[in-house]
Amino acid sequence: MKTLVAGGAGFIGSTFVRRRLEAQPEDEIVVLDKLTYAGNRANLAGVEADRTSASRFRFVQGDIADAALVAELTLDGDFDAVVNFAAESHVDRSILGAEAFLRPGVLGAHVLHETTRSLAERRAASATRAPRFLQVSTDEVYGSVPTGASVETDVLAPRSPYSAAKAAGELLVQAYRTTYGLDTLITRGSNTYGPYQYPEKIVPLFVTNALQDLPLPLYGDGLQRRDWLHVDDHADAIGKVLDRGESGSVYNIPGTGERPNVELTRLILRYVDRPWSLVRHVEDRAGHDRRYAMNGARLAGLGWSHQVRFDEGLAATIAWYRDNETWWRPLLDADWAAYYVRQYGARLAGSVNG
Ligand code: NAD
Ligand code: TDX
Repeated sequence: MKTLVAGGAGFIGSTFVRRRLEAQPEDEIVVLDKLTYAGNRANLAGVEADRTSASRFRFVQGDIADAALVAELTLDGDFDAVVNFAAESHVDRSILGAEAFLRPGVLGAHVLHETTRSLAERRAASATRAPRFLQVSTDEVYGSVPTGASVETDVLAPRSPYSAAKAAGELLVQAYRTTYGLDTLITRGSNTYGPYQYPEKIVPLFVTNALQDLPLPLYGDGLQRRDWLHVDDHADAIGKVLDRGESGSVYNIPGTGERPNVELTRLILRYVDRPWSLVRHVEDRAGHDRRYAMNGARLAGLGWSHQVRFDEGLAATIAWYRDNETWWRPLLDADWAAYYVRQYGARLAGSVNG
C-alpha cells in the first residue's frame, strides 16, 4: 500500500508514519508537510535513519493548499490512500488568531479532496481500486459534553475557531463523498499525549515547565475534564480504520483516562517530583470546553482496543521528556518566547498560587 500522509512531521502524524512503516513491511509512505512551528523533521529522524524504513519513505516539504504541488506529487505517485493530519492544532492559538486555521482546515482539505478525486478517476480508467481518503478529526467537533459520551451520529457543535475549522474539514469530506462518491473515512480522536508533542499542549508544557522549575498555568478552576489517549493507540486506531473501516463512516477514538486537569497536574508533579507550589491558577481560556467524552463502540467493532494504560503511558511520556531534552530544548526559541508572553504574560502576572 502506498500512502500520502499530509502533516506527517507533526506529533500524531510522525507516530503514525513510524509505526506503520514498522508494522507493514511492504508499505510505502510519502509525507507532505509544510513544517510550520509545530512540524519537525527530527520527529522522522528515526524513520530516515532506519534502512528498511528509509527505503520506503519520502519527505516533501510543502503546503497542502498548494494545488500545483499536490497535483505534481500525485502524478508521480499512484497512491492507494491519502491520510490528512495537516492542521493548525492548538486551541489557544486559534483564539489569538483564527485565520491561520482556515488555510489547512478548509483550503488544504479541499485541495486534498480534489487530488483524491483525480486519483480515483485515473484509477477507474485502469480498473484499479479507488484510493481511500481518511480525514483525521477530533472530539472537539462535538463541543462541550457535560454528561454521557458522544456517538458518531451526534450533531457537530464546535465552539472554538480550531474546532470550527476541523468541523469544516469534516463537512467537505461528507460533501465529496455524496457528490463524487469518494471512498472516505473520518476519525475523531480524543486528547492525545506521548513523546514528540510540541510543548504548547498541557502535558508537554507542564512536564517541561516543571522540569525547569517554571510555573504551571492552570486555566480557571482546573476542573475541565479530558479523556487522555496515548499517541501510539491513536496512530494504531487510525491505521485500523484505514485498513478495515466501512467506507463513508466516522469513528470515535476515545482515551482511557478521563480526568480533571487539576488531577492530571497533580500526577505530573508527582512523577517529576516537584511541589504543588509551582501551580498558578490563571485566567480561563475563552469559551473553554468543560468536558469531552466519546463512545468507542463502533471502533471496537473493528476489533481494535487500547494497548496503553493511562498511568503507564503518562509515566513513560514524562520519562521520555526527561531523557530527551535535546529534542524539546531547541523548540523553546524566540518565536516560542513571543508566544509564551502573549498567551501567559498577563495571565501569570495576575495569577494566584494553586
Ligand atoms: P501538530 O500540530 O503536532 O502537527 C500538525 C502538522 O501539520 C505539522 O507537522 C505541521 O507542519 C503540518 N501542517 C500544518 N499546516 C500545514 C499545511 N498547510 N500543509 C502541510 N502541512 C501542514 O498536530 P497533532 O497534534 O499531531 O495533530 C494532528 C491532527 O490530529 C490534526 O489534524 C489535529 O486536529 C488532530 N487531532 C489532534 C489531537 C491532539 O490531542 N493532539 C486530538 C485529536 C485530533
Ligand atoms: O496552559 C494550559 N493550561 C491549561 O489549564 C494549557 C495549554 C491547557 N490547559 C487546559 C485546557 C484544556 O482544558 O488543559 C486542557 C487541555 O488543553 P490542550 O492541551 O490545549 O488541549 P485541548 O484544548 O483539550 O485540545 C487538544 O485535544 C483535542 C488538542 O490540542 C487538539 O488538537 C485536539 O483536537
